[in-house]
Amino acid sequence: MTLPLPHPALAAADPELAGLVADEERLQAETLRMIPSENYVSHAVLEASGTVLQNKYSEGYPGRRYYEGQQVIDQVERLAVARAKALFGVEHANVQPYSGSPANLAVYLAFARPGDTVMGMALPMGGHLTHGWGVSATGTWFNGVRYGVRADTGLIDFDEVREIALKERPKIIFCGGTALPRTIDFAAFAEIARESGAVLVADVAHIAGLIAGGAHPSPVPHADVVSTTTHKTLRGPRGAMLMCREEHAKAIDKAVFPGLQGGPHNQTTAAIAVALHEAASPAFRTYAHAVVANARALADALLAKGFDLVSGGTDNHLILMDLTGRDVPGKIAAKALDRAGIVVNYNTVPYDPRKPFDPSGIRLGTPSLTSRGLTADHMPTVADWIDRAVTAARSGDEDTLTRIRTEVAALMSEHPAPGLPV
Ligand code: DSN
Repeated sequence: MTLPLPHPALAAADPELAGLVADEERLQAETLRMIPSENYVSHAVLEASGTVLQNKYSEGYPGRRYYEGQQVIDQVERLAVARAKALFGVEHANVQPYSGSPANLAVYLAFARPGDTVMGMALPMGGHLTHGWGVSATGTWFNGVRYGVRADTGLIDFDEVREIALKERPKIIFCGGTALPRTIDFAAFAEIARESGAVLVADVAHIAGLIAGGAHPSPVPHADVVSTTTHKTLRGPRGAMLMCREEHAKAIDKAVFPGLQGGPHNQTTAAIAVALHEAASPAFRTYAHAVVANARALADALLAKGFDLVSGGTDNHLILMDLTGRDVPGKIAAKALDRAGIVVNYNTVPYDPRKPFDPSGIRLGTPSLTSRGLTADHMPTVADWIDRAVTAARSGDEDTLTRIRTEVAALMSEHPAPGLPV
Protein backbone atom coordinates (compact mmCIF):
# COMPACT_ATOMS: atom_id res chain seq x y z
CA MET A 1 0.00 0.00 0.00
CA THR A 2 1.31 3.46 -0.86
CA LEU A 3 0.69 6.01 1.86
CA PRO A 4 -0.54 9.44 0.76
CA LEU A 5 2.14 12.15 0.81
CA PRO A 6 1.65 14.33 3.89
CA HIS A 7 2.25 17.55 1.92
CA PRO A 8 1.35 16.72 -1.72
CA ALA A 9 1.44 20.29 -3.10
CA LEU A 10 4.79 21.01 -1.48
CA ALA A 11 6.23 17.70 -2.65
CA ALA A 12 5.16 18.45 -6.23
CA ALA A 13 6.35 22.06 -6.27
CA ASP A 14 9.56 21.76 -4.30
CA PRO A 15 10.66 18.18 -3.63
CA GLU A 16 13.94 19.35 -2.11
CA LEU A 17 12.22 21.41 0.59
CA ALA A 18 9.51 18.76 1.05
CA GLY A 19 12.29 16.26 1.71
CA LEU A 20 13.73 18.47 4.42
CA VAL A 21 10.32 18.80 6.07
CA ALA A 22 9.94 15.02 5.97
CA ASP A 23 13.39 14.63 7.55
CA GLU A 24 12.42 16.99 10.36
CA GLU A 25 9.12 15.14 10.86
CA ARG A 26 11.05 11.88 11.18
CA LEU A 27 13.49 13.43 13.64
CA GLN A 28 10.66 14.80 15.78
CA ALA A 29 8.87 11.44 15.64
CA GLU A 30 11.85 9.25 16.55
CA THR A 31 13.55 11.32 19.23
CA LEU A 32 12.74 12.13 22.83
CA ARG A 33 12.46 15.90 22.64
CA MET A 34 13.27 17.39 26.03
CA ILE A 35 14.06 21.04 25.31
CA PRO A 36 11.67 22.61 27.83
CA SER A 37 10.66 25.50 25.56
CA GLU A 38 9.57 23.17 22.75
CA ASN A 39 6.41 21.16 22.21
CA TYR A 40 4.21 19.48 19.58
CA VAL A 41 1.25 21.52 18.32
CA SER A 42 -1.97 19.81 17.26
CA HIS A 43 -2.98 19.21 13.65
CA ALA A 44 -5.60 21.92 14.13
CA VAL A 45 -2.97 24.51 15.15
CA LEU A 46 -0.74 23.45 12.24
CA GLU A 47 -3.62 23.77 9.77
CA ALA A 48 -4.61 27.21 11.07
CA SER A 49 -0.97 28.35 10.69
CA GLY A 50 -0.98 27.40 7.04
CA THR A 51 -4.13 29.15 5.83
CA VAL A 52 -4.84 31.95 3.33
CA LEU A 53 -5.11 34.31 6.28
CA GLN A 54 -1.46 34.99 5.66
CA ASN A 55 -2.35 36.68 2.38
CA LYS A 56 -3.81 39.68 4.25
CA TYR A 57 -2.23 42.89 5.54
CA SER A 58 -4.04 44.25 8.62
CA GLU A 59 -2.09 47.10 10.21
CA GLY A 60 -4.08 48.40 13.15
CA TYR A 61 -6.59 46.66 15.39
CA PRO A 62 -10.07 45.20 14.76
CA GLY A 63 -12.40 48.02 13.66
CA ARG A 64 -9.43 50.43 13.26
CA ARG A 65 -7.37 49.13 10.34
CA TYR A 66 -5.32 50.91 7.70
CA TYR A 67 -6.33 48.40 5.00
CA GLU A 68 -9.74 47.38 3.68
CA GLY A 69 -11.03 43.82 3.33
CA GLN A 70 -10.83 43.03 7.06
CA GLN A 71 -14.35 41.60 7.40
CA VAL A 72 -13.00 38.19 8.37
CA ILE A 73 -9.60 39.08 9.82
CA ASP A 74 -11.22 41.36 12.41
CA GLN A 75 -13.34 38.43 13.59
CA VAL A 76 -10.30 36.16 13.80
CA GLU A 77 -8.36 38.64 15.93
CA ARG A 78 -11.37 39.43 18.13
CA LEU A 79 -11.84 35.71 18.72
CA ALA A 80 -8.19 35.23 19.73
CA VAL A 81 -8.33 38.26 22.06
CA ALA A 82 -11.59 37.11 23.68
CA ARG A 83 -10.18 33.63 24.25
CA ALA A 84 -6.96 34.99 25.76
CA LYS A 85 -8.94 37.24 28.11
CA ALA A 86 -11.20 34.40 29.19
CA LEU A 87 -8.44 31.82 29.62
CA PHE A 88 -6.08 34.01 31.65
CA GLY A 89 -8.72 36.22 33.30
CA VAL A 90 -7.21 39.47 32.05
CA GLU A 91 -8.84 42.78 31.15
CA HIS A 92 -6.86 43.32 27.95
CA ALA A 93 -4.91 41.13 25.53
CA ASN A 94 -2.82 42.00 22.50
CA VAL A 95 -2.16 38.95 20.30
CA GLN A 96 -0.05 40.68 17.64
CA PRO A 97 3.58 40.45 18.90
CA TYR A 98 5.59 38.35 16.46
CA SER A 99 7.35 36.50 19.27
CA GLY A 100 8.61 36.89 22.83
CA SER A 101 11.48 39.28 22.17
CA PRO A 102 9.35 41.81 20.22
CA ALA A 103 6.65 41.48 22.89
CA ASN A 104 9.15 42.42 25.59
CA LEU A 105 10.59 45.22 23.47
CA ALA A 106 7.07 46.65 23.20
CA VAL A 107 6.91 46.70 27.00
CA TYR A 108 10.06 48.85 27.10
CA LEU A 109 8.56 51.18 24.50
CA ALA A 110 5.39 51.49 26.56
CA PHE A 111 6.96 52.15 29.96
CA ALA A 112 10.57 53.36 29.63
CA ARG A 113 12.85 55.62 27.64
CA PRO A 114 16.41 54.80 26.46
CA GLY A 115 18.86 55.13 29.33
CA ASP A 116 16.26 54.32 31.99
CA THR A 117 17.07 51.64 34.55
CA VAL A 118 15.31 48.29 34.16
CA MET A 119 15.68 45.20 36.30
CA GLY A 120 15.54 41.50 35.52
CA MET A 121 17.09 38.20 36.42
CA ALA A 122 20.66 37.79 35.14
CA LEU A 123 20.80 35.57 32.06
CA PRO A 124 23.25 33.01 33.55
CA MET A 125 20.99 32.74 36.61
CA GLY A 126 18.00 31.74 34.47
CA GLY A 127 16.73 35.07 33.11
CA HIS A 128 16.15 36.04 29.48
CA LEU A 129 18.22 38.19 27.13
CA THR A 130 15.40 40.72 26.81
CA HIS A 131 15.25 41.36 30.56
CA GLY A 132 18.06 43.90 30.25
CA TRP A 133 21.02 41.59 29.61
CA GLY A 134 24.10 43.32 28.16
CA VAL A 135 24.35 41.79 24.69
CA SER A 136 20.64 42.39 24.00
CA ALA A 137 19.32 45.72 22.71
CA THR A 138 17.50 45.92 26.04
CA GLY A 139 20.80 45.93 27.94
CA THR A 140 22.43 48.32 25.46
CA TRP A 141 19.72 50.96 25.22
CA PHE A 142 18.65 50.66 28.85
CA ASN A 143 20.60 50.46 32.10
CA GLY A 144 20.03 46.82 33.05
CA VAL A 145 20.43 45.87 36.71
CA ARG A 146 20.19 42.23 37.75
CA TYR A 147 19.19 39.91 40.50
CA GLY A 148 20.00 36.21 40.72
CA VAL A 149 19.46 33.16 42.88
CA ARG A 150 21.22 32.19 46.10
CA ALA A 151 24.29 30.01 45.62
CA ASP A 152 23.29 27.68 48.47
CA THR A 153 19.62 27.10 47.55
CA GLY A 154 19.32 28.01 43.86
CA LEU A 155 16.27 30.09 44.86
CA ILE A 156 15.53 33.79 44.33
CA ASP A 157 16.60 35.88 47.31
CA PHE A 158 13.80 38.42 47.72
CA ASP A 159 15.82 40.46 50.23
CA GLU A 160 18.39 40.96 47.48
CA VAL A 161 15.69 41.78 44.89
CA ARG A 162 14.18 44.40 47.25
CA GLU A 163 17.57 45.90 48.09
CA ILE A 164 18.51 46.31 44.40
CA ALA A 165 15.07 47.65 43.46
CA LEU A 166 15.02 50.26 46.25
CA LYS A 167 18.57 51.36 45.45
CA GLU A 168 18.24 51.45 41.65
CA ARG A 169 14.55 52.47 41.30
CA PRO A 170 14.02 50.69 37.97
CA LYS A 171 11.17 51.75 35.67
CA ILE A 172 10.41 48.10 34.93
CA ILE A 173 11.00 44.89 36.89
CA PHE A 174 10.85 41.62 34.96
CA CYS A 175 10.15 38.36 36.73
CA GLY A 176 10.21 34.99 35.00
CA GLY A 177 12.90 33.50 32.82
CA THR A 178 14.15 30.57 30.82
CA ALA A 179 15.79 28.24 33.31
CA LEU A 180 13.77 28.57 36.51
CA PRO A 181 12.73 25.19 37.90
CA ARG A 182 10.73 26.62 40.81
CA THR A 183 7.36 28.35 41.30
CA ILE A 184 7.59 32.11 40.75
CA ASP A 185 6.30 34.13 43.70
CA PHE A 186 4.49 36.84 41.74
CA ALA A 187 3.02 38.39 44.91
CA ALA A 188 6.51 38.94 46.38
CA PHE A 189 7.68 40.61 43.15
CA ALA A 190 4.55 42.77 43.07
CA GLU A 191 5.17 44.03 46.58
CA ILE A 192 8.74 45.01 45.67
CA ALA A 193 7.60 46.67 42.43
CA ARG A 194 5.04 48.69 44.41
CA GLU A 195 7.63 49.76 47.00
CA SER A 196 10.09 50.84 44.33
CA GLY A 197 7.58 52.42 41.94
CA ALA A 198 8.30 50.00 39.06
CA VAL A 199 6.00 48.42 36.50
CA LEU A 200 6.01 44.67 37.13
CA VAL A 201 6.19 42.51 34.02
CA ALA A 202 5.70 38.76 34.45
CA ASP A 203 7.33 36.98 31.52
CA VAL A 204 5.57 33.62 31.72
CA ALA A 205 6.60 32.32 28.29
CA HIS A 206 7.79 29.01 29.74
CA ILE A 207 4.87 28.38 32.08
CA ALA A 208 1.89 29.93 30.25
CA GLY A 209 0.40 26.51 29.57
CA LEU A 210 0.86 25.49 33.19
CA ILE A 211 -0.90 28.68 34.31
CA ALA A 212 -3.73 28.12 31.82
CA GLY A 213 -4.11 24.56 33.05
CA GLY A 214 -4.01 25.49 36.75
CA ALA A 215 -0.64 23.82 37.40
CA HIS A 216 1.19 27.05 38.33
CA PRO A 217 -0.17 30.14 40.16
CA SER A 218 -1.28 32.97 37.89
CA PRO A 219 0.56 36.31 37.76
CA VAL A 220 -2.62 38.11 36.73
CA PRO A 221 -3.70 39.52 40.08
CA HIS A 222 -0.15 40.75 40.75
CA ALA A 223 1.63 41.88 37.58
CA ASP A 224 0.95 45.07 35.61
CA VAL A 225 1.78 43.29 32.37
CA VAL A 226 1.99 39.59 31.49
CA SER A 227 4.17 38.72 28.52
CA THR A 228 4.20 35.29 26.97
CA THR A 229 5.10 33.39 23.88
CA THR A 230 2.41 31.03 22.65
CA HIS A 231 4.50 28.06 21.52
CA LYS A 232 5.97 26.56 24.67
CA THR A 233 3.82 24.84 27.32
CA LEU A 234 0.81 26.66 25.82
CA ARG A 235 1.20 24.45 22.73
CA GLY A 236 0.34 27.10 20.16
CA PRO A 237 2.09 28.51 17.09
CA ARG A 238 5.27 30.57 17.31
CA GLY A 239 3.91 33.91 18.45
CA ALA A 240 3.33 35.97 21.57
CA MET A 241 0.79 37.92 23.58
CA LEU A 242 0.84 40.85 25.98
CA MET A 243 -1.88 40.97 28.61
CA CYS A 244 -2.58 43.75 31.08
CA ARG A 245 -5.09 45.73 33.06
CA GLU A 246 -7.28 48.16 31.14
CA GLU A 247 -5.26 51.13 32.45
CA HIS A 248 -2.22 49.97 30.43
CA ALA A 249 -4.11 48.76 27.33
CA LYS A 250 -3.57 51.89 25.25
CA ALA A 251 0.15 52.07 26.00
CA ILE A 252 0.66 48.40 25.17
CA ASP A 253 -1.34 48.49 21.94
CA LYS A 254 0.40 51.68 20.77
CA ALA A 255 3.80 50.15 21.51
CA VAL A 256 3.12 46.96 19.53
CA PHE A 257 1.58 48.88 16.60
CA PRO A 258 2.61 51.37 15.32
CA GLY A 259 5.49 51.56 17.80
CA LEU A 260 7.34 48.41 16.92
CA GLN A 261 5.61 46.27 14.34
CA GLY A 262 3.77 46.46 11.03
CA GLY A 263 1.06 44.06 9.94
CA PRO A 264 0.20 41.24 12.32
CA HIS A 265 0.72 37.67 11.12
CA ASN A 266 -2.95 36.77 10.74
CA GLN A 267 -2.35 33.07 10.17
CA THR A 268 -0.52 33.02 13.52
CA THR A 269 -3.35 34.94 15.19
CA ALA A 270 -5.74 32.25 13.94
CA ALA A 271 -3.52 29.46 15.24
CA ILE A 272 -3.22 31.25 18.61
CA ALA A 273 -7.03 31.33 18.75
CA VAL A 274 -7.13 27.58 18.14
CA ALA A 275 -4.46 26.89 20.76
CA LEU A 276 -6.31 29.02 23.33
CA HIS A 277 -9.50 27.10 22.56
CA GLU A 278 -7.63 23.83 23.12
CA ALA A 279 -6.02 25.17 26.30
CA ALA A 280 -9.46 25.93 27.76
CA SER A 281 -10.46 22.26 27.57
CA PRO A 282 -10.47 19.82 30.52
CA ALA A 283 -7.97 17.67 28.58
CA PHE A 284 -5.48 20.54 28.65
CA ARG A 285 -5.81 20.89 32.42
CA THR A 286 -4.95 17.21 32.68
CA TYR A 287 -2.01 17.78 30.32
CA ALA A 288 -0.63 20.72 32.35
CA HIS A 289 -0.74 18.75 35.59
CA ALA A 290 0.83 15.72 33.88
CA VAL A 291 3.73 17.89 32.63
CA VAL A 292 4.52 18.83 36.23
CA ALA A 293 4.00 15.29 37.58
CA ASN A 294 6.36 13.95 34.91
CA ALA A 295 9.01 16.58 35.66
CA ARG A 296 8.83 15.80 39.38
CA ALA A 297 9.05 12.06 38.75
CA LEU A 298 11.99 12.59 36.42
CA ALA A 299 13.75 14.85 38.94
CA ASP A 300 13.31 12.21 41.66
CA ALA A 301 14.69 9.49 39.37
CA LEU A 302 17.67 11.67 38.39
CA LEU A 303 18.41 12.54 42.03
CA ALA A 304 18.32 8.84 42.86
CA LYS A 305 21.05 8.37 40.23
CA GLY A 306 23.16 11.02 41.95
CA PHE A 307 22.61 13.92 39.55
CA ASP A 308 22.98 17.45 40.90
CA LEU A 309 19.82 19.45 40.10
CA VAL A 310 19.79 23.21 40.59
CA SER A 311 17.48 24.04 43.54
CA GLY A 312 17.30 20.31 44.28
CA GLY A 313 14.43 19.50 41.93
CA THR A 314 11.51 21.15 40.17
CA ASP A 315 8.02 22.57 40.69
CA ASN A 316 7.24 23.00 37.01
CA HIS A 317 8.14 21.55 33.59
CA LEU A 318 11.89 22.15 33.71
CA ILE A 319 15.01 20.66 35.23
CA LEU A 320 18.41 22.35 35.29
CA MET A 321 21.24 19.92 35.85
CA ASP A 322 24.78 20.80 36.94
CA LEU A 323 27.14 18.18 35.49
CA THR A 324 30.28 19.41 37.25
CA GLY A 325 30.21 16.41 39.61
CA ARG A 326 30.00 14.05 36.64
CA ASP A 327 33.10 15.61 35.13
CA VAL A 328 31.35 16.14 31.77
CA PRO A 329 30.82 19.67 30.36
CA GLY A 330 27.20 20.45 29.44
CA LYS A 331 27.94 20.77 25.73
CA ILE A 332 29.62 17.38 25.49
CA ALA A 333 26.73 15.81 27.40
CA ALA A 334 24.05 17.54 25.28
CA LYS A 335 25.72 16.43 22.05
CA ALA A 336 26.06 12.85 23.29
CA LEU A 337 22.41 12.83 24.38
CA ASP A 338 21.47 14.10 20.92
CA ARG A 339 23.31 11.18 19.35
CA ALA A 340 21.37 8.93 21.74
CA GLY A 341 18.08 10.40 20.47
CA ILE A 342 17.44 12.59 23.52
CA VAL A 343 17.30 16.26 22.60
CA VAL A 344 18.21 18.79 25.33
CA ASN A 345 20.20 22.00 25.36
CA TYR A 346 23.40 22.85 27.17
CA ASN A 347 22.88 25.66 29.65
CA THR A 348 24.72 27.76 32.20
CA VAL A 349 23.98 27.00 35.83
CA PRO A 350 23.97 29.73 38.52
CA TYR A 351 27.52 30.93 39.32
CA ASP A 352 28.82 28.86 36.41
CA PRO A 353 32.62 29.18 36.16
CA ARG A 354 32.41 28.09 32.49
CA LYS A 355 31.38 30.22 29.48
CA PRO A 356 27.78 30.31 28.08
CA PHE A 357 28.89 28.58 24.85
CA ASP A 358 30.54 25.79 26.87
CA PRO A 359 28.71 25.74 30.20
CA SER A 360 28.47 23.26 33.08
CA GLY A 361 24.87 22.22 32.72
CA ILE A 362 22.03 20.95 30.61
CA ARG A 363 18.38 22.06 30.65
CA LEU A 364 15.60 19.57 30.05
CA GLY A 365 11.85 19.40 30.41
CA THR A 366 8.70 17.39 30.00
CA PRO A 367 6.21 19.40 27.84
CA SER A 368 6.87 17.49 24.59
CA LEU A 369 7.07 13.98 25.98
CA THR A 370 3.86 14.61 27.94
CA SER A 371 2.16 15.67 24.70
CA ARG A 372 3.06 12.19 23.42
CA GLY A 373 1.37 10.55 26.38
CA LEU A 374 4.40 9.51 28.42
CA THR A 375 3.61 9.28 32.12
CA ALA A 376 5.47 9.31 35.43
CA ASP A 377 5.93 5.53 35.05
CA HIS A 378 8.23 6.17 32.05
CA MET A 379 10.46 8.63 33.92
CA PRO A 380 12.78 6.06 35.57
CA THR A 381 13.54 4.73 32.07
CA VAL A 382 14.22 8.26 30.81
CA ALA A 383 16.49 8.93 33.81
CA ASP A 384 18.32 5.68 33.13
CA TRP A 385 18.92 6.64 29.48
CA ILE A 386 20.22 10.06 30.55
CA ASP A 387 22.49 8.47 33.15
CA ARG A 388 23.90 5.95 30.68
CA ALA A 389 24.34 8.58 27.95
CA VAL A 390 26.14 11.04 30.25
CA THR A 391 28.44 8.24 31.43
CA ALA A 392 29.02 7.23 27.80
CA ALA A 393 29.74 10.86 26.87
CA ARG A 394 32.58 10.87 29.39
CA SER A 395 34.12 7.63 28.19
CA GLY A 396 33.42 8.16 24.46
CA ASP A 397 31.28 4.99 24.33
CA GLU A 398 29.43 5.49 21.04
CA ASP A 399 27.99 1.95 21.07
CA THR A 400 25.97 2.72 24.19
CA LEU A 401 24.67 5.93 22.62
CA THR A 402 23.57 4.01 19.52
CA ARG A 403 21.85 1.38 21.68
CA ILE A 404 19.97 4.06 23.64
CA ARG A 405 18.89 5.69 20.37
CA THR A 406 17.28 2.41 19.28
CA GLU A 407 15.53 2.01 22.64
CA VAL A 408 14.27 5.62 22.51
CA ALA A 409 12.94 5.18 18.96
CA ALA A 410 11.12 2.02 20.01
CA LEU A 411 9.32 3.79 22.86
CA MET A 412 8.56 6.80 20.67
CA SER A 413 6.98 4.56 18.03
CA GLU A 414 4.44 3.49 20.65
CA HIS A 415 3.57 7.13 21.40
CA PRO A 416 2.76 9.03 18.20
CA ALA A 417 3.28 12.77 18.45
CA PRO A 418 0.44 15.25 17.86
CA GLY A 419 0.67 17.04 14.52
CA LEU A 420 3.04 14.59 12.85
CA PRO A 421 2.09 12.30 9.97
CA VAL A 422 1.48 8.79 11.30
N1 DSN B 1 14.66 30.38 23.48
C1 DSN B 1 13.74 30.28 24.59
C2 DSN B 1 14.08 29.14 25.48
O1 DSN B 1 14.55 28.14 24.98
O2 DSN B 1 13.84 29.19 26.67
C3 DSN B 1 13.61 31.55 25.33
O3 DSN B 1 13.32 32.59 24.48
